[in-house]
Amino acid sequence: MAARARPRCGRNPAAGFAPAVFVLGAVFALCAAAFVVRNVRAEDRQPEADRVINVVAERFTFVPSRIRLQLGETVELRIRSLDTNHGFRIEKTGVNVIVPKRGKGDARILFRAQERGVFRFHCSKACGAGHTIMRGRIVVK
Ligand SMILES: [Cu+2]
Repeated sequence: MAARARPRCGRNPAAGFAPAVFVLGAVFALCAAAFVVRNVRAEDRQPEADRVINVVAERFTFVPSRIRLQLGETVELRIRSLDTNHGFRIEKTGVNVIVPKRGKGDARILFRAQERGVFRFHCSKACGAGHTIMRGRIVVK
């Protein structure tokens, strides 16, 4: 009598195991999603600045043009113009704002010094003959 390769009836012993794996996977995925959502919400909150740095834009210069920060520090840059509209773009970051013209307020940026290095900034709005030399740098140590 030849033996059959497959049982004629009865359950596959692995059949009861698969739903348990699926349920455990779903529970794990929900926990992971909750963790991510909580972290995103924490990131969305505006952290308080450790200090405020006032920057003045005028006649193709930013003063100060060199800003030194400590690693981990969070600063608020308040940039105001003493003449026309300017732009303020920090390279390697997503920061690019318009600095309103004199008497029309300021541009405020929260900058977190998360890595060491030099972050160059420049005027990003054509403002006159010296526009291309209107630049500076943030140095994080
Ligand atoms: Cu400019």
